[in-house]
Amino acid sequence: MSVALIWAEARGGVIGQGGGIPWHLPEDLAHFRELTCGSTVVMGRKTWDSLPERFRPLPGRRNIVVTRDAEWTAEGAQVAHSLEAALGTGADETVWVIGGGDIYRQALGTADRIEITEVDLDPVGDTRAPEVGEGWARSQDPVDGFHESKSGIQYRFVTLTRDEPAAGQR
Ligand code: VY7
Repeated sequence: MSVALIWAEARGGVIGQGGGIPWHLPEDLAHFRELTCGSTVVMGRKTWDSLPERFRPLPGRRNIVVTRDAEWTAEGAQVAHSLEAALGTGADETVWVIGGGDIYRQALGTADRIEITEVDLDPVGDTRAPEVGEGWARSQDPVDGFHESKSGIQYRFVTLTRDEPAAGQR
């Protein structure tokens, strides 16, 4: 099994504000959908709550929600009471960890791939991406500069893959 993290971050690492994402970038949603469709997605309960109701569960994907709350249930969500339990239910191919900040921090050590959409904005935020640290090979699309969204926002897609196998996969 491969554990992949996917997020979109602005300058300064901002990924969220007030329970949502502080920009609207349709090309990022298309990229997110393209990469995650057909797979298992793992998210924290706050990220589940943040999804627009008509996208809950995310269609075409197995949705696993991590919460410590023993009572929590939602239609279309499979509940896990730890990240470890959530990843244990994956078994095959790639499991996508889709947020948010707390869950990314917990998952980083077992991730072998990270897909980051870098958004060239400087919004106010209350949630940040984790520091990924050393030991990752980086490639980006486009190689130089940014794409420009139909919304006018500049962005690029960055792929990080581990130089070294993740802890627990050695
Ligand atoms: C944001 C939405 C926000 C507002 C309206 C619709 C990257 C993202 C995430 C998680 C974006 C969001 C949506 C419409 C399409 C839906 C998903 C929800 C689908 C992430 N790069 N971008 N995210 N969506 N982890 N990484 O939650 O979503 O995929 O079918």
